[in-house]
Amino acid sequence: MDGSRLHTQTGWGAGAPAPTTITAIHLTPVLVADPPLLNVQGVHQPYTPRLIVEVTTAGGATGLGETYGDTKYLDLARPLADALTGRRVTDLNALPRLAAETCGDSPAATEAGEVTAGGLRGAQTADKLRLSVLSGFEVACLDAWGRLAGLPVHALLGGRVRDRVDYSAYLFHRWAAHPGGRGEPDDWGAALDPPGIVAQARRFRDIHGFRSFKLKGGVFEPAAEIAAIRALAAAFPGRPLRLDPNGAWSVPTSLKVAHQLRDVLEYLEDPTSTTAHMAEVASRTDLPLATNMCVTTFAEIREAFTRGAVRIVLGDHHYWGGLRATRELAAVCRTFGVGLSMHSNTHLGISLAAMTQVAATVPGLRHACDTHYPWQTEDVLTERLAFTDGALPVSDAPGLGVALDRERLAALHARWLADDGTYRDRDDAAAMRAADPGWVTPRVPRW
Ligand code: GKR
Ligand code: MG
Repeated sequence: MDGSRLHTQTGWGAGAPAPTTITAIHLTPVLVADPPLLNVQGVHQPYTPRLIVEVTTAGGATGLGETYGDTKYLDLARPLADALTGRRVTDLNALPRLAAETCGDSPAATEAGEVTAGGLRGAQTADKLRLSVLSGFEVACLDAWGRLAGLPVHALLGGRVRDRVDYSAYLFHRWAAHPGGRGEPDDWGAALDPPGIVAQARRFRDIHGFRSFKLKGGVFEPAAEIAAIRALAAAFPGRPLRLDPNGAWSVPTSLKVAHQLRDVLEYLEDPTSTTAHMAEVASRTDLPLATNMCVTTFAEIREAFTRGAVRIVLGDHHYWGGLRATRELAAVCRTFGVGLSMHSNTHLGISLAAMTQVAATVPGLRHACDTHYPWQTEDVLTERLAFTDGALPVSDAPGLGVALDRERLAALHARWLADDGTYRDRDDAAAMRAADPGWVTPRVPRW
């Protein structure tokens, strides 16, 4: 994307367009401050790219969407914005075809099969890229449609079955600051051992009321991460706990950890990579396994479910292709008796509002959803979404129920414009090299 915001505008031919007709789409890439959170690949960059989508209709509504903002997503978003302009926000079933037509041959879309930093969410393929882009537009269309109709997005999805959605505290081993004074400072301090993780969890509980806790693993030797979970179990007896090393362990290591933590974990998330390895672990432990890595598309469901590889899928409307696809995933999971939760990656309030709207419509959501949101101190909304007792109330306001703060959006976009390219594509291994020049993305299984 060359420079500033992309603005696609339709002409006003003969006859007035329907209020739902899309007259303009703005795409605004932003860089959002992100703390030095550690994972198996490295560390979060000081700034993470996101894309804000604004869809404006002839009826005067503007709908908001948010998705990944790395260059390869931006490259696909631009032609899709062009193709959508002039269509109706209600025409959502046309989105996959339009996306396939407009994104199909682009260089970004043909990088199929390659495992990149996105390896934290399984192999990255052209289909997944396309769906992640499409989801930002789907959410923006639903938001605009809801605003026009005076209905919340959940009503467009069939209505809510709950009035609050539970979220889990997302705990990370982390440094006090990014190397070399980069990024925005915060007062969380370092968390590199079990007492540090427990202190972080207490602070999350005190501020947001979270009742369940997920620890990002794959950073230290499994024994250290087992000790961190044990410390959490002692500090928060009976609370749901999860550990997620993003596929960093071998099958024997996964089984050892499962054995040692089976009395305290709600589930173990992606202990090992590949469906075959997950199935092997699952066949030898009664601890439930969850995934956002081996089941990330509809095509991956059959093998994983028939082999009993996972008992919980963490959906993510970004990479499943939107809110309606998330409901389809939920239906398949229900059919197979597989639980559903929600995965998250660094995101802003638009995505959190979208997650909450769709989660509100899914029956039998028994696991608190993940969210990175509390780590993001910046947002593009006029008001931050606030957790009470670890949950978000489900908004009944039209659309997503959130409003864009143009000054904030402009400030985060200005940061993106000013960036020399260092942070426009998330690369946790590259960020790690700022502290450890010899760092290469570890091969998994690492332990
Ligand atoms: O933000 O470091 C991170 C996470 O590791 C994220 O990238 C994962 O996609 O949170 C995610 C997960 O549950 O695997
Ligand atoms: Mg995960």
